[in-house]
Amino acid sequence: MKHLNLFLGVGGSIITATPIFSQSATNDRPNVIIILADDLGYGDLGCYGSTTINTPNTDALANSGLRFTDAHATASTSTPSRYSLLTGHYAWRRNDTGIARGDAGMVIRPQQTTVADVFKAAGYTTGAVDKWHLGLGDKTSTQDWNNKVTPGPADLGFDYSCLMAATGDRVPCVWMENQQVLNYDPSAPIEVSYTKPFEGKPTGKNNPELLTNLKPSPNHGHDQAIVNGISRIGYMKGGGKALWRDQDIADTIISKATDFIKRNSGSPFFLYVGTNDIHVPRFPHPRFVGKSGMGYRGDAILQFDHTVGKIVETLQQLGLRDNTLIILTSDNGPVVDDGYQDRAVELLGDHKPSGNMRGGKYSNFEGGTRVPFIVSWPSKIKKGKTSKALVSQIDFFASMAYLTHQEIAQGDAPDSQNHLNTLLGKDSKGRDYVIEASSSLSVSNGTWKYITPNKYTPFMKLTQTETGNLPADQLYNLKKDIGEKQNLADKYPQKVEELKAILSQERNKK
Ligand code: NG6
Ligand code: CA
Repeated sequence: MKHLNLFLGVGGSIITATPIFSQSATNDRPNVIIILADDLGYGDLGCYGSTTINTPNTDALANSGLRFTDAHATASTSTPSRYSLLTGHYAWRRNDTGIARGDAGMVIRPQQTTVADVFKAAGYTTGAVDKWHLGLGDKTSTQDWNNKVTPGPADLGFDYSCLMAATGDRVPCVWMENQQVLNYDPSAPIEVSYTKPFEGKPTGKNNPELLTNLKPSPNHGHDQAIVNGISRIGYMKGGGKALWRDQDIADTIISKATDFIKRNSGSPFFLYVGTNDIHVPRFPHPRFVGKSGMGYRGDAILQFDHTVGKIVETLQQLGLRDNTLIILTSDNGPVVDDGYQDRAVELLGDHKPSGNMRGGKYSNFEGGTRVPFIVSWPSKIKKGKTSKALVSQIDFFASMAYLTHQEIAQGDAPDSQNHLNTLLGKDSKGRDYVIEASSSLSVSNGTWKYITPNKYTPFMKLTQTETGNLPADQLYNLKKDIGEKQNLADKYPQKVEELKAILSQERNKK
Protein backbone atom coordinates (compact mmCIF):
# COMPACT_ATOMS: atom_id res chain seq x y z
CA MET A 1 0.00 0.00 0.00
CA LYS A 2 1.28 3.43 -0.84
CA HIS A 3 1.35 6.19 1.78
CA LEU A 4 -1.07 8.99 1.12
CA ASN A 5 -0.91 11.25 4.09
CA LEU A 6 2.48 11.58 5.64
CA PHE A 7 1.55 13.40 8.81
CA LEU A 8 -1.56 11.54 9.83
CA GLY A 9 -0.71 8.16 8.47
CA VAL A 10 -4.35 7.87 7.45
CA GLY A 11 -5.01 5.27 4.82
CA GLY A 12 -1.36 5.09 4.15
CA SER A 13 1.67 3.13 4.98
CA ILE A 14 4.18 5.43 6.51
CA ILE A 15 3.79 7.54 9.58
CA THR A 16 6.59 10.04 9.92
CA ALA A 17 8.29 10.30 13.25
CA THR A 18 10.48 13.15 12.06
CA PRO A 19 9.29 16.52 10.92
CA ILE A 20 9.53 17.26 7.24
CA PHE A 21 11.56 20.35 6.60
CA SER A 22 14.71 21.06 4.80
CA GLN A 23 17.82 20.52 6.87
CA SER A 24 21.16 19.13 5.90
CA ALA A 25 22.02 15.60 6.86
CA THR A 26 22.68 15.25 10.56
CA ASN A 27 24.07 12.33 12.48
CA ASP A 28 20.56 11.14 12.79
CA ARG A 29 19.69 11.64 9.17
CA PRO A 30 22.67 10.70 7.02
CA ASN A 31 22.64 10.89 3.27
CA VAL A 32 22.35 7.38 1.89
CA ILE A 33 23.86 6.14 -1.35
CA ILE A 34 23.56 2.62 -2.66
CA ILE A 35 26.04 1.76 -5.38
CA LEU A 36 24.78 -1.35 -7.10
CA ALA A 37 27.25 -2.93 -9.49
CA ASP A 38 26.02 -5.20 -12.24
CA ASP A 39 27.35 -8.77 -12.45
CA LEU A 40 30.33 -7.92 -10.26
CA GLY A 41 31.54 -11.10 -8.58
CA TYR A 42 32.77 -11.78 -5.06
CA GLY A 43 36.26 -12.31 -6.47
CA ASP A 44 36.32 -9.22 -8.68
CA LEU A 45 37.66 -6.75 -6.11
CA GLY A 46 41.00 -6.33 -4.42
CA CYS A 47 39.35 -5.94 -1.02
CA TYR A 48 37.73 -9.36 -1.51
CA GLY A 49 41.10 -10.98 -2.04
CA SER A 50 41.75 -10.63 -5.74
CA THR A 51 45.41 -10.15 -6.59
CA THR A 52 44.71 -9.99 -10.31
CA ILE A 53 42.78 -6.71 -10.45
CA ASN A 54 43.38 -3.30 -8.90
CA THR A 55 40.38 -1.61 -7.36
CA PRO A 56 41.90 1.09 -5.13
CA ASN A 57 38.78 3.23 -4.74
CA THR A 58 36.53 0.36 -3.75
CA ASP A 59 39.23 -0.99 -1.45
CA ALA A 60 39.50 2.44 0.19
CA LEU A 61 35.73 2.47 0.67
CA ALA A 62 35.95 -0.96 2.34
CA ASN A 63 38.80 0.27 4.54
CA SER A 64 36.73 3.25 5.59
CA GLY A 65 33.97 0.98 6.87
CA LEU A 66 32.75 -2.56 7.09
CA ARG A 67 33.19 -5.37 4.58
CA PHE A 68 30.75 -8.29 4.71
CA THR A 69 31.81 -11.78 3.71
CA ASP A 70 28.40 -13.49 3.78
CA ALA A 71 26.10 -11.01 2.06
CA HIS A 72 23.49 -11.97 -0.47
CA ALA A 73 21.51 -10.70 -3.37
CA THR A 74 18.10 -12.35 -3.36
CA ALA A 75 18.40 -13.64 -6.92
CA SER A 76 21.07 -14.59 -9.41
CA THR A 77 19.85 -12.20 -12.11
CA SER A 78 19.11 -8.52 -12.23
CA THR A 79 15.37 -7.85 -12.41
CA PRO A 80 14.32 -10.03 -9.46
CA SER A 81 17.33 -8.95 -7.44
CA ARG A 82 16.62 -5.24 -7.95
CA TYR A 83 12.89 -5.72 -7.38
CA SER A 84 13.56 -7.24 -3.97
CA LEU A 85 16.16 -4.68 -2.96
CA LEU A 86 13.79 -1.80 -3.62
CA THR A 87 10.58 -3.37 -2.28
CA GLY A 88 11.58 -5.76 0.49
CA HIS A 89 9.35 -8.35 -1.19
CA TYR A 90 10.79 -11.57 -2.59
CA ALA A 91 10.52 -11.48 -6.37
CA TRP A 92 9.90 -15.23 -6.44
CA ARG A 93 6.50 -14.66 -4.83
CA ARG A 94 5.43 -13.32 -8.21
CA ASN A 95 5.70 -15.04 -11.56
CA ASP A 96 6.38 -11.91 -13.60
CA THR A 97 9.70 -10.75 -12.19
CA GLY A 98 12.15 -12.57 -14.47
CA ILE A 99 14.80 -10.79 -16.58
CA ALA A 100 12.79 -7.92 -18.10
CA ARG A 101 12.75 -6.94 -21.75
CA GLY A 102 13.58 -3.38 -22.68
CA ASP A 103 9.91 -2.71 -23.40
CA ALA A 104 8.54 -4.38 -20.26
CA GLY A 105 5.91 -2.55 -18.27
CA MET A 106 7.00 -1.42 -14.82
CA VAL A 107 7.51 -4.51 -12.69
CA ILE A 108 7.10 -2.75 -9.35
CA ARG A 109 3.54 -1.56 -9.44
CA PRO A 110 2.91 2.12 -8.63
CA GLN A 111 0.82 1.21 -5.59
CA GLN A 112 3.72 -0.71 -4.03
CA THR A 113 5.86 1.04 -1.45
CA THR A 114 9.57 1.15 -2.18
CA VAL A 115 12.52 2.14 -0.06
CA ALA A 116 12.57 5.41 -2.02
CA ASP A 117 9.05 6.10 -0.70
CA VAL A 118 10.39 5.50 2.78
CA PHE A 119 13.16 8.04 2.33
CA LYS A 120 10.76 10.51 0.78
CA ALA A 121 8.39 10.17 3.71
CA ALA A 122 11.34 10.92 5.97
CA GLY A 123 11.90 14.18 4.13
CA TYR A 124 14.76 13.05 1.94
CA THR A 125 15.23 14.01 -1.70
CA THR A 126 15.50 10.81 -3.69
CA GLY A 127 17.23 9.94 -6.94
CA ALA A 128 17.94 6.97 -9.16
CA VAL A 129 20.78 7.05 -11.68
CA ASP A 130 21.14 3.59 -13.06
CA LYS A 131 20.65 0.62 -15.19
CA TRP A 132 17.04 0.24 -14.17
CA HIS A 133 15.84 -3.08 -15.61
CA LEU A 134 12.50 -2.91 -13.82
CA GLY A 135 10.31 -1.84 -16.73
CA LEU A 136 8.70 1.47 -17.52
CA GLY A 137 5.14 2.33 -18.40
CA ASP A 138 2.00 0.42 -17.72
CA LYS A 139 2.19 -2.58 -20.00
CA THR A 140 4.75 -4.41 -22.09
CA SER A 141 5.38 -2.90 -25.55
CA THR A 142 2.82 -0.10 -25.16
CA GLN A 143 5.34 2.68 -24.46
CA ASP A 144 5.61 5.72 -26.69
CA TRP A 145 9.31 6.48 -26.32
CA ASN A 146 8.82 9.89 -27.91
CA ASN A 147 6.84 11.14 -24.95
CA LYS A 148 6.99 10.87 -21.21
CA VAL A 149 6.66 7.21 -20.25
CA THR A 150 4.50 6.62 -17.21
CA PRO A 151 4.26 5.12 -14.70
CA GLY A 152 7.94 5.20 -13.81
CA PRO A 153 10.35 5.84 -10.96
CA ALA A 154 8.48 9.04 -10.03
CA ASP A 155 5.58 6.77 -9.02
CA LEU A 156 7.93 4.71 -6.85
CA GLY A 157 9.23 7.52 -4.69
CA PHE A 158 12.07 8.85 -6.83
CA ASP A 159 12.11 12.64 -7.19
CA TYR A 160 14.71 12.38 -9.92
CA SER A 161 15.71 9.58 -12.27
CA CYS A 162 18.11 9.12 -15.13
CA LEU A 163 18.26 5.59 -16.33
CA MET A 164 18.82 2.96 -18.96
CA ALA A 165 15.40 1.33 -19.28
CA ALA A 166 16.75 -2.21 -19.21
CA THR A 167 20.35 -3.26 -19.84
CA GLY A 168 23.16 -2.21 -22.16
CA ASP A 169 22.42 -5.18 -24.37
CA ARG A 170 18.72 -4.43 -24.77
CA VAL A 171 16.99 -1.70 -26.76
CA PRO A 172 16.03 1.13 -26.40
CA CYS A 173 19.62 2.42 -26.26
CA VAL A 174 18.80 5.84 -24.87
CA TRP A 175 18.84 7.45 -21.44
CA MET A 176 15.51 8.20 -19.82
CA GLU A 177 15.76 11.31 -17.65
CA ASN A 178 12.66 11.78 -15.54
CA GLN A 179 10.98 9.27 -17.86
CA GLN A 180 11.73 11.17 -21.06
CA VAL A 181 14.46 10.48 -23.57
CA LEU A 182 17.54 12.53 -22.71
CA ASN A 183 18.78 14.69 -25.62
CA TYR A 184 15.67 13.68 -27.56
CA ASP A 185 16.15 14.09 -31.27
CA PRO A 186 12.85 15.09 -32.93
CA SER A 187 14.29 14.26 -36.33
CA ALA A 188 14.63 10.59 -35.34
CA PRO A 189 11.45 9.30 -33.65
CA ILE A 190 12.00 6.13 -31.66
CA GLU A 191 10.29 2.80 -32.21
CA VAL A 192 11.04 -0.40 -30.33
CA SER A 193 9.98 -3.95 -31.00
CA TYR A 194 10.87 -7.24 -29.40
CA THR A 195 8.98 -9.23 -31.97
CA LYS A 196 10.01 -8.12 -35.45
CA PRO A 197 12.77 -6.18 -37.19
CA PHE A 198 12.06 -2.78 -38.77
CA GLU A 199 12.12 -2.82 -42.52
CA GLY A 200 15.33 -1.48 -43.96
CA LYS A 201 17.13 -1.39 -40.61
CA PRO A 202 20.32 -3.46 -40.46
CA THR A 203 20.70 -6.15 -37.80
CA GLY A 204 23.72 -7.84 -36.32
CA LYS A 205 22.57 -11.05 -37.91
CA ASN A 206 22.28 -9.72 -41.45
CA ASN A 207 24.94 -7.03 -41.39
CA PRO A 208 27.90 -8.29 -39.38
CA GLU A 209 30.13 -5.86 -41.32
CA LEU A 210 28.50 -3.03 -39.33
CA LEU A 211 29.59 -4.48 -35.98
CA THR A 212 32.62 -2.26 -35.67
CA ASN A 213 32.81 -2.19 -31.87
CA LEU A 214 31.68 -5.61 -30.62
CA LYS A 215 30.36 -8.79 -32.19
CA PRO A 216 27.93 -11.10 -30.41
CA SER A 217 29.07 -14.50 -29.21
CA PRO A 218 27.65 -17.32 -31.31
CA ASN A 219 24.20 -18.58 -30.27
CA HIS A 220 23.58 -16.06 -27.47
CA GLY A 221 21.24 -14.02 -29.64
CA HIS A 222 22.50 -10.46 -29.24
CA ASP A 223 22.29 -10.02 -33.00
CA GLN A 224 19.36 -7.68 -33.53
CA ALA A 225 19.39 -3.83 -33.60
CA ILE A 226 22.79 -2.26 -34.18
CA VAL A 227 23.63 0.80 -32.11
CA ASN A 228 27.16 2.21 -31.86
CA GLY A 229 28.61 -0.69 -33.85
CA ILE A 230 27.23 -3.23 -31.34
CA SER A 231 24.21 -5.46 -31.91
CA ARG A 232 21.62 -5.87 -29.15
CA ILE A 233 18.61 -7.85 -28.04
CA GLY A 234 15.47 -6.32 -29.57
CA TYR A 235 14.83 -4.06 -32.54
CA MET A 236 14.91 -0.33 -32.55
CA LYS A 237 14.51 2.51 -34.98
CA GLY A 238 15.43 6.18 -34.62
CA GLY A 239 17.05 7.80 -31.61
CA GLY A 240 19.50 9.93 -33.58
CA LYS A 241 21.65 12.01 -31.30
CA ALA A 242 19.96 10.59 -28.20
CA LEU A 243 21.48 7.15 -28.73
CA TRP A 244 24.05 6.32 -26.08
CA ARG A 245 27.70 5.55 -26.80
CA ASP A 246 28.67 2.60 -24.67
CA GLN A 247 32.10 4.03 -23.97
CA ASP A 248 30.43 7.08 -22.36
CA ILE A 249 27.87 5.29 -20.17
CA ALA A 250 30.01 5.30 -17.02
CA ASP A 251 30.80 8.99 -17.46
CA THR A 252 27.10 9.78 -17.86
CA ILE A 253 26.34 7.89 -14.66
CA ILE A 254 29.11 9.74 -12.84
CA SER A 255 27.97 13.14 -14.03
CA LYS A 256 24.25 12.56 -13.35
CA ALA A 257 24.97 11.05 -9.93
CA THR A 258 27.42 13.74 -8.83
CA ASP A 259 25.13 16.50 -10.15
CA PHE A 260 22.34 15.06 -8.03
CA ILE A 261 24.62 15.06 -4.99
CA LYS A 262 25.71 18.64 -5.63
CA ARG A 263 22.13 19.84 -6.16
CA ASN A 264 21.03 18.25 -2.92
CA SER A 265 24.03 18.84 -0.71
CA GLY A 266 22.04 21.09 1.61
CA SER A 267 19.47 18.52 2.74
CA PRO A 268 19.39 14.75 3.25
CA PHE A 269 19.23 12.69 0.10
CA PHE A 270 18.95 9.09 -0.96
CA LEU A 271 20.67 8.15 -4.20
CA TYR A 272 20.43 4.78 -5.89
CA VAL A 273 23.31 4.41 -8.36
CA GLY A 274 23.19 1.28 -10.49
CA THR A 275 26.24 1.05 -12.70
CA ASN A 276 26.16 -0.49 -16.16
CA ASP A 277 29.58 -1.94 -15.34
CA ILE A 278 30.35 -4.73 -15.58
CA HIS A 279 27.37 -6.02 -17.58
CA VAL A 280 27.67 -6.80 -21.28
CA PRO A 281 28.26 -5.31 -23.74
CA ARG A 282 31.46 -4.34 -21.99
CA PHE A 283 32.84 -1.46 -23.98
CA PRO A 284 34.68 0.81 -21.58
CA HIS A 285 35.97 4.29 -22.31
CA PRO A 286 39.37 4.33 -24.10
CA ARG A 287 40.89 5.68 -20.83
CA PHE A 288 40.44 2.19 -19.36
CA VAL A 289 40.99 0.03 -22.41
CA GLY A 290 43.98 -2.26 -22.04
CA LYS A 291 44.62 -1.17 -18.46
CA SER A 292 43.64 -4.37 -16.67
CA GLY A 293 45.43 -6.82 -18.95
CA MET A 294 42.22 -8.85 -18.83
CA GLY A 295 40.41 -7.32 -21.76
CA TYR A 296 37.16 -5.39 -21.58
CA ARG A 297 35.79 -7.29 -18.60
CA GLY A 298 38.74 -6.33 -16.43
CA ASP A 299 38.79 -2.82 -17.90
CA ALA A 300 35.11 -2.46 -17.01
CA ILE A 301 35.97 -3.35 -13.40
CA LEU A 302 38.54 -0.52 -13.42
CA GLN A 303 35.86 1.78 -14.81
CA PHE A 304 33.46 0.68 -12.07
CA ASP A 305 36.13 1.40 -9.48
CA HIS A 306 36.69 4.83 -11.00
CA THR A 307 32.94 5.53 -10.69
CA VAL A 308 33.11 4.66 -6.99
CA GLY A 309 36.09 6.99 -6.61
CA LYS A 310 34.29 9.90 -8.29
CA ILE A 311 31.23 9.56 -6.08
CA VAL A 312 33.34 9.46 -2.92
CA GLU A 313 35.48 12.37 -4.12
CA THR A 314 32.39 14.50 -4.77
CA LEU A 315 31.12 13.82 -1.26
CA GLN A 316 34.51 14.76 0.16
CA GLN A 317 34.65 17.99 -1.82
CA LEU A 318 31.23 18.96 -0.50
CA GLY A 319 32.11 18.05 3.08
CA LEU A 320 29.45 15.33 3.07
CA ARG A 321 31.55 12.21 3.34
CA ASP A 322 31.45 11.70 7.11
CA ASN A 323 27.74 11.74 7.25
CA THR A 324 26.92 9.76 4.14
CA LEU A 325 26.12 6.10 4.49
CA ILE A 326 27.31 4.26 1.40
CA ILE A 327 26.39 0.67 0.63
CA LEU A 328 28.23 -0.92 -2.27
CA THR A 329 27.08 -4.27 -3.57
CA SER A 330 26.24 -6.20 -6.76
CA ASP A 331 22.93 -7.38 -8.20
CA ASN A 332 24.13 -10.94 -8.82
CA GLY A 333 27.25 -12.99 -9.31
CA PRO A 334 29.73 -12.85 -12.18
CA VAL A 335 29.67 -14.24 -15.69
CA VAL A 336 32.53 -14.26 -18.16
CA ASP A 337 30.99 -14.74 -21.63
CA ASP A 338 27.50 -13.30 -21.43
CA GLY A 339 26.95 -12.71 -25.12
CA TYR A 340 29.76 -10.73 -26.78
CA GLN A 341 33.15 -11.56 -28.21
CA ASP A 342 35.04 -9.37 -25.77
CA ARG A 343 37.78 -11.95 -25.11
CA ALA A 344 36.85 -12.14 -21.42
CA VAL A 345 37.30 -15.91 -21.43
CA GLU A 346 40.61 -15.90 -23.27
CA LEU A 347 42.16 -13.16 -21.14
CA LEU A 348 40.86 -14.21 -17.73
CA GLY A 349 44.17 -15.81 -16.72
CA ASP A 350 44.25 -16.64 -13.00
CA HIS A 351 41.46 -14.24 -12.13
CA LYS A 352 38.57 -15.91 -10.27
CA PRO A 353 35.40 -13.82 -10.63
CA SER A 354 33.53 -15.89 -8.01
CA GLY A 355 36.47 -16.13 -5.61
CA ASN A 356 36.51 -19.60 -4.09
CA MET A 357 32.85 -20.20 -4.68
CA ARG A 358 31.15 -22.41 -7.22
CA GLY A 359 28.93 -21.08 -10.00
CA GLY A 360 28.16 -17.48 -10.88
CA LYS A 361 25.33 -15.46 -12.38
CA TYR A 362 22.34 -17.77 -13.14
CA SER A 363 23.50 -20.24 -10.48
CA ASN A 364 22.01 -21.69 -7.31
CA PHE A 365 25.52 -22.06 -5.95
CA GLU A 366 26.97 -19.31 -3.79
CA GLY A 367 28.71 -17.74 -6.80
CA GLY A 368 25.25 -16.73 -8.03
CA THR A 369 24.17 -14.63 -5.10
CA ARG A 370 26.91 -14.17 -2.53
CA VAL A 371 28.12 -10.73 -3.48
CA PRO A 372 30.51 -8.01 -2.36
CA PHE A 373 28.86 -5.85 0.29
CA ILE A 374 30.55 -2.84 1.81
CA VAL A 375 28.99 -0.40 4.26
CA SER A 376 30.73 2.86 5.05
CA TRP A 377 29.56 5.74 7.22
CA PRO A 378 32.65 7.35 8.67
CA SER A 379 30.92 9.19 11.51
CA LYS A 380 29.18 6.01 12.77
CA ILE A 381 31.00 2.88 11.59
CA LYS A 382 34.47 1.82 12.75
CA LYS A 383 37.07 1.63 10.01
CA GLY A 384 38.60 -1.36 8.36
CA LYS A 385 36.48 -4.11 9.91
CA THR A 386 35.15 -7.30 8.40
CA SER A 387 31.81 -8.85 9.33
CA LYS A 388 30.90 -12.48 8.89
CA ALA A 389 27.25 -11.78 9.67
CA LEU A 390 24.68 -13.25 7.32
CA VAL A 391 23.01 -10.36 5.52
CA SER A 392 20.68 -9.96 2.56
CA GLN A 393 19.72 -7.10 0.30
CA ILE A 394 16.08 -7.87 1.12
CA ASP A 395 16.67 -6.11 4.45
CA PHE A 396 17.68 -2.79 2.97
CA PHE A 397 14.06 -1.56 3.11
CA ALA A 398 13.36 -2.30 6.78
CA SER A 399 16.83 -1.24 7.91
CA MET A 400 16.50 2.09 6.14
CA ALA A 401 12.98 2.57 7.51
CA TYR A 402 14.42 2.09 10.99
CA LEU A 403 17.32 4.44 10.30
CA THR A 404 14.97 7.17 9.15
CA HIS A 405 12.36 6.53 11.90
CA GLN A 406 9.63 5.40 9.55
CA GLU A 407 7.05 2.83 10.44
CA ILE A 408 6.39 0.11 7.92
CA ALA A 409 2.72 -0.31 7.16
CA GLN A 410 1.00 -3.65 7.18
CA GLY A 411 1.61 -5.36 3.87
CA ASP A 412 4.65 -3.32 2.85
CA ALA A 413 8.08 -4.95 2.51
CA PRO A 414 6.79 -8.23 4.00
CA ASP A 415 10.10 -10.04 3.66
CA SER A 416 12.37 -7.30 4.94
CA GLN A 417 13.84 -7.31 8.45
CA ASN A 418 15.56 -4.50 10.26
CA HIS A 419 19.25 -5.37 10.58
CA LEU A 420 20.60 -1.86 10.89
CA ASN A 421 22.77 -2.81 13.85
CA THR A 422 24.43 -5.52 11.80
CA LEU A 423 24.96 -3.15 8.90
CA LEU A 424 26.59 -0.67 11.26
CA GLY A 425 28.81 -3.33 12.81
CA LYS A 426 27.17 -3.29 16.24
CA ASP A 427 25.92 -6.84 15.93
CA SER A 428 27.75 -9.67 14.26
CA LYS A 429 24.91 -12.14 13.89
CA GLY A 430 22.62 -10.85 11.16
CA ARG A 431 19.83 -13.00 9.77
CA ASP A 432 18.94 -16.51 10.87
CA TYR A 433 18.87 -17.53 7.22
CA VAL A 434 18.91 -16.10 3.71
CA ILE A 435 16.84 -17.22 0.76
CA GLU A 436 18.37 -17.10 -2.68
CA ALA A 437 16.46 -17.56 -5.92
CA SER A 438 17.81 -18.92 -9.15
CA SER A 439 16.21 -21.80 -11.08
CA SER A 440 15.41 -23.11 -7.60
CA LEU A 441 15.07 -21.65 -4.16
CA SER A 442 17.96 -22.18 -1.77
CA VAL A 443 18.27 -21.42 1.89
CA SER A 444 21.45 -20.90 3.88
CA ASN A 445 21.86 -20.36 7.60
CA GLY A 446 25.49 -19.42 7.12
CA THR A 447 26.72 -22.95 7.79
CA TRP A 448 24.23 -25.20 6.05
CA LYS A 449 22.84 -24.56 2.62
CA TYR A 450 20.04 -26.45 0.98
CA ILE A 451 19.13 -26.28 -2.74
CA THR A 452 15.67 -27.44 -3.85
CA PRO A 453 15.69 -30.14 -6.55
CA ASN A 454 14.77 -29.21 -10.10
CA LYS A 455 14.97 -30.66 -13.58
CA TYR A 456 16.82 -27.86 -15.35
CA THR A 457 20.27 -28.17 -16.83
CA PRO A 458 23.18 -28.51 -14.39
CA PHE A 459 25.46 -26.69 -16.84
CA MET A 460 24.67 -23.71 -19.06
CA LYS A 461 26.92 -24.24 -22.04
CA LEU A 462 26.55 -20.72 -23.42
CA THR A 463 27.93 -19.05 -20.33
CA GLN A 464 29.82 -22.07 -18.98
CA THR A 465 27.91 -21.77 -15.71
CA GLU A 466 27.55 -24.53 -13.15
CA THR A 467 23.97 -23.83 -12.23
CA GLY A 468 23.62 -26.08 -9.22
CA ASN A 469 20.48 -27.57 -10.74
CA LEU A 470 19.96 -31.22 -9.84
CA PRO A 471 16.84 -33.39 -9.61
CA ALA A 472 17.75 -34.25 -6.00
CA ASP A 473 18.20 -32.53 -2.65
CA GLN A 474 21.53 -30.79 -2.19
CA LEU A 475 23.00 -29.93 1.16
CA TYR A 476 26.36 -28.29 1.69
CA ASN A 477 28.36 -27.29 4.72
CA LEU A 478 29.56 -23.85 3.67
CA LYS A 479 31.87 -23.46 6.64
CA LYS A 480 33.87 -26.50 5.54
CA ASP A 481 33.07 -26.56 1.85
CA ILE A 482 32.56 -23.07 0.41
CA GLY A 483 33.02 -24.59 -3.05
CA GLU A 484 29.84 -26.69 -2.58
CA LYS A 485 31.55 -29.82 -3.83
CA GLN A 486 30.30 -32.38 -1.36
CA ASN A 487 26.56 -33.00 -1.31
CA LEU A 488 25.73 -34.13 2.23
CA ALA A 489 21.97 -34.52 1.77
CA ASP A 490 22.03 -38.30 2.21
CA LYS A 491 24.27 -38.08 5.24
CA TYR A 492 22.21 -35.48 7.12
CA PRO A 493 18.52 -36.03 6.25
CA GLN A 494 17.51 -34.22 9.43
CA LYS A 495 19.30 -31.05 8.31
CA VAL A 496 17.63 -31.32 4.93
CA GLU A 497 14.22 -31.50 6.62
CA GLU A 498 15.02 -28.56 8.85
CA LEU A 499 16.00 -26.31 5.94
CA LYS A 500 13.14 -27.52 3.76
CA ALA A 501 10.77 -26.59 6.57
CA ILE A 502 12.13 -23.03 6.54
CA LEU A 503 11.52 -22.80 2.80
CA SER A 504 8.02 -24.17 2.99
CA GLN A 505 7.18 -21.79 5.81
CA GLU A 506 8.49 -18.89 3.71
CA ARG A 507 6.62 -20.09 0.64
CA ASN A 508 3.40 -20.17 2.60
CA LYS A 509 3.69 -16.55 3.63
CA LYS A 510 1.98 -14.14 1.29
C1 NG6 B 1 20.20 -13.02 -20.60
C2 NG6 B 1 21.15 -12.59 -21.70
C3 NG6 B 1 22.38 -12.00 -21.06
C4 NG6 B 1 22.01 -10.89 -20.09
C5 NG6 B 1 20.99 -11.40 -19.10
C6 NG6 B 1 20.49 -10.33 -18.18
C7 NG6 B 1 20.87 -14.18 -23.56
C8 NG6 B 1 21.31 -15.47 -24.19
N1 NG6 B 1 21.53 -13.77 -22.50
O1 NG6 B 1 19.03 -13.52 -21.11
O2 NG6 B 1 23.25 -11.51 -22.04
O3 NG6 B 1 21.49 -9.80 -20.78
O4 NG6 B 1 19.88 -11.92 -19.79
O5 NG6 B 1 21.46 -10.00 -17.26
O6 NG6 B 1 19.93 -13.55 -24.04
S1 NG6 B 1 21.04 -9.29 -15.94
O7 NG6 B 1 22.26 -9.16 -15.17
O8 NG6 B 1 20.55 -8.00 -16.34
O9 NG6 B 1 20.07 -10.12 -15.30
CA1 CA C 1 23.12 -8.34 -13.27
